Amino acid sequence: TAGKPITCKAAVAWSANQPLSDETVVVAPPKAGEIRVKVVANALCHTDVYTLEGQDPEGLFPCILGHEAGAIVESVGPGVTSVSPGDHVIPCYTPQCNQPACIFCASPKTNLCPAIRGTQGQGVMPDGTTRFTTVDGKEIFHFMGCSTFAEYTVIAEISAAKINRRMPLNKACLFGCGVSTGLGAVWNTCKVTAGSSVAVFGLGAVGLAVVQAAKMAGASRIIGVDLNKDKFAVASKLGCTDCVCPADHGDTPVQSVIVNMTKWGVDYSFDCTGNVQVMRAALECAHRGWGESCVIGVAAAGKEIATRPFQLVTGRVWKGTAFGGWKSRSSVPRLVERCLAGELPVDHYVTHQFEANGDVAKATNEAIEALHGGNCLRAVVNY
Ligand code: NAD
Ligand code: AHE
Ligand code: ZN
Repeated sequence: TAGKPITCKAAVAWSANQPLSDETVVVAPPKAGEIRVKVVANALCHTDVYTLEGQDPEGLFPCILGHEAGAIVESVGPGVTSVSPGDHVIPCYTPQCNQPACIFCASPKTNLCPAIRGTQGQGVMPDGTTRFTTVDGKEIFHFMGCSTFAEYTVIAEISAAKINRRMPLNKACLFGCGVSTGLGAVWNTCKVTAGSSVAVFGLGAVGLAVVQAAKMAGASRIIGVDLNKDKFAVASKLGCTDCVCPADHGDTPVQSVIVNMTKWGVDYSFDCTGNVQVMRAALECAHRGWGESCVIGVAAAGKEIATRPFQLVTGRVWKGTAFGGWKSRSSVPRLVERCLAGELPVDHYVTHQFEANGDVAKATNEAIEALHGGNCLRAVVNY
């Protein structure tokens, strides 16, 4: 099949707020600097749902969503040297070009390589065109440079993290987004130190990965906050010392509840909800003088955050993270090695598994339903 189009199944989002549609698509061969991969497993992240619901200002339709997957290289385009057919890869929506002239890849301060971000945000490959068409020739947009709701997809070589093939891909997919992001927000973006106090708002897979990482960093107090109390059991197992449900405190703002619990607030707080009011609460419960609050959640188009400048004047820092600050191609393989070594258990994030059996759309729609159910962390679809 190398060099030839591949006809396969995909779950296509024709428009916002419509169920994904089972389509037969034609996936063009990879061009220079691109690879074509066979998707083996895909986990649903809230960001896929947020875009399907039309909340992503960059969301273009029709598109193939999906950005948390495990895949095997089928063929590579001209000039590709870092991976070969048969290699196991995790598609990364934050690429790592490693070009000497790339000031972002060269900086230890960030993972935000901009090399293909412009075209990626327009739903096309770096040359400005798509590799997906329906069998009757309709063009379909890419998504986050991944588009893994398809049996085959084409991604840029710089967006592929090559991992140890001993790692089952229906687990490795978790490192493609949510789990890596939560871990990295703690270890890279905030560099939480032992003995710190931490508050985590939103106990989905991302928030729980923050809890797990904070525990591993030796945090002395980890306060989990969620409206859904069903999340508290797993949160406590992963390291939460306290769990708070804002609804239990009447009209006392949750940031006041947390300040009252900790005297001056927490050393680090994390928003993992995407709700801009929660982002404010997370900032305002951070410690006077040195508290750091990290935005992980993705807010809907047009939403903005607000707080009194006094909150910053009195020592709080508001920051954010993309993919946990991980330089993707160098870091994801290491995270997988740590998982294989038993240092980073992630099995608890997979709460649902679905078999596509040739109908990617049906299984993915079921996974989306599960995600809305409230007791789902990561639903994995096996292709
Ligand atoms: P999720 O929907 O599985 O979990 C969100 C959790 O927040 C749920 O448990 C929900 O009950 C809780 N919640 C919602 N509103 C709340 C409120 N007002 N107060 C308290 N709790 C509330 O989502 P996820 O997959 O864990 O992702 C979390 C967020 O992180 C999403 O916004 C997602 O888009 C974003 N995200 C960002 C990055 C990044 O790189 N920055 C990466 C992955 C996910
Ligand atoms: N298109 C959205 C961007 C939303 C956003 O912030 N995305 C995160 C990843 S969420 C993964 O589940 C991110 O890493 N953004 C960095 C980037 O370069 O987009 C919008 O709001 O415009
Ligand atoms: Zn995601």
